[in-house]
Amino acid sequence: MIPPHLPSTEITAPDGARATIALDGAHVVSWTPAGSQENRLFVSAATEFGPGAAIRGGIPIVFPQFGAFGPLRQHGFARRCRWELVSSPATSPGHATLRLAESNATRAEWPHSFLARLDVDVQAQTLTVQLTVENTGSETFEFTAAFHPYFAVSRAFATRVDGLEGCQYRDSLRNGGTFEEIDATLAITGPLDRIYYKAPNRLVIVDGDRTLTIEKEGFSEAVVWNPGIEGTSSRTDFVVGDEHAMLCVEAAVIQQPVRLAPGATWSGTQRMTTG
Ligand code: TA6
Repeated sequence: MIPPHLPSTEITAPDGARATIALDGAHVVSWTPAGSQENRLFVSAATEFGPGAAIRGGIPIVFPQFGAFGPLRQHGFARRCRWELVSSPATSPGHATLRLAESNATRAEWPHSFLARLDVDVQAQTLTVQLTVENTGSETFEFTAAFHPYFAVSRAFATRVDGLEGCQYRDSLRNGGTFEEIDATLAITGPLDRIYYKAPNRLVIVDGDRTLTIEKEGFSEAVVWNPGIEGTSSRTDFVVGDEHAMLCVEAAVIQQPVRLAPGATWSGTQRMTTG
């Protein structure tokens, strides 16, 4: 899927679970659990790859700004930068570590010194991604961040997300208003773009007779997004119809940005398990 001239790494656990990661964006583009042949991450056939492109699918890393909530470009620069692979698939089966430090390009967008690290682990039915950010400069900085996974689903508008009952959410499709989730089940029936505040650490996507359990640590928010036909037809990196095949359930820190003093480190994890 990743054009062969672009750098990537494949990790395979002893039990056969595997994942492919593009070094552009430290972007996990495929995840195949043990005993399966199916990529559980959606990637659009219309996506671009390569330096500077934001891959439409897989697991984009959002850093140091979520969405357009700030002065930077949408979702920050981490997904547009080439990361460095620092682990070896030969010595760490099922595991990869990538890193990104500040550069002239990142400084032009965000004037801070940092070291970001992504750890990816596959084993059995589970994929775990962990983002660690260290302030390597001499001044405190703030950031927001997310894992923005596109899950492959069989019929998006018949799926549901369980676990959000009682949460307050921001609804971007209703003028950014704040609402409360009343139901135990969020039925996906069309386009949706919501930030759930203080979301529980465990949510479940129910897709017909399949489930995907999504757990988070270090992230306060959960974001649920499906572009609907409005979103896929207005973007050149989607194919119309993609809206039926994907659902994003994201782990994010948005409402209360992370504040990092010099030398301090923050870490956030998202873990996905098929059932
Ligand atoms: O996480 C949801 C969201 O912020 C939506 O508002 C939507 O715009 C989406 O991300 C995709 O953003 P992108 O910049 O990748 O088109």
